[in-house]
Amino acid sequence: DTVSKFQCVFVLGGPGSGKGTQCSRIKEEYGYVHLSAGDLLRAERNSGSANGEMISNFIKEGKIVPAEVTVGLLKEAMKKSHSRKFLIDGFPRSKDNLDTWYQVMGEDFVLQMVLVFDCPEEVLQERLLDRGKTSGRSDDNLASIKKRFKTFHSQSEPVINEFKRMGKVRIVNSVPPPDVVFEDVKKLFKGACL
Ligand code: UP5
Ligand code: MG
Repeated sequence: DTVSKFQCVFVLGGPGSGKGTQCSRIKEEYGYVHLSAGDLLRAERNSGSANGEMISNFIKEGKIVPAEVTVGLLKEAMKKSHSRKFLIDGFPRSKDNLDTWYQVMGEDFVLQMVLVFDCPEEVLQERLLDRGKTSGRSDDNLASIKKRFKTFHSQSEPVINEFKRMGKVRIVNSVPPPDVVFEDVKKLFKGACL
């Protein structure tokens, strides 16, 4: 039965498109557990794990960490949370990510929708450079940002297109201020009767 399954919303969009910002709000309003794949990877990197250096290099280069690592972290966090409702932020960002997710999760999850934040690259770049002044993120510099954009176009957009064909995608314009974006997001969560 679907009730016992993990109810998942994948939250995607370019680097800096507001995934984290909006997930915090959705979490407050609708009681989801927010799991950012990037945050989980950064925590794993900082934990001194054997994968730490590899993860660190991939992030700085804007490359996608091998799927087994990310899916493993996500699954572990899901089990630990004792919740059934998850916002999966920043994942899956490649076909390989998605294939591995299906392999590991099998029939244990229901994909409610794929929320995609849309914002032009010039705006994203400005936001990320601005955040870079204080974020301490190793990838919030112009060289890494350009690599992240490239990876997004070549590897993540094809996955979004696949979800589009499945009828799962809901696109939200994330150019306006966060409050305005969240008004549009709320319409989707209300409409979905989640
Ligand atoms: N901001 C947000 N919304 C705004 C708005 N409406 N108006 C004005 N400003 C707005 O926002 C970014 C910045 O913009 C912030 O300063 C915010 O205040 C402002 P944020 O909400 O943080 O956007 P988000 O989309 O979460 O940006 P983030 O940088 O986290 O996106 P990425 O997709 O680049 O980063 P992520 O952490 O997901 O991944 C980082 C790296 O980890 C990847 O490049 C990759 O190397 C690795 N990774 C994997 O390998 N596999 C994975 O599955 C996930 C990550
Ligand atoms: Mg984020």
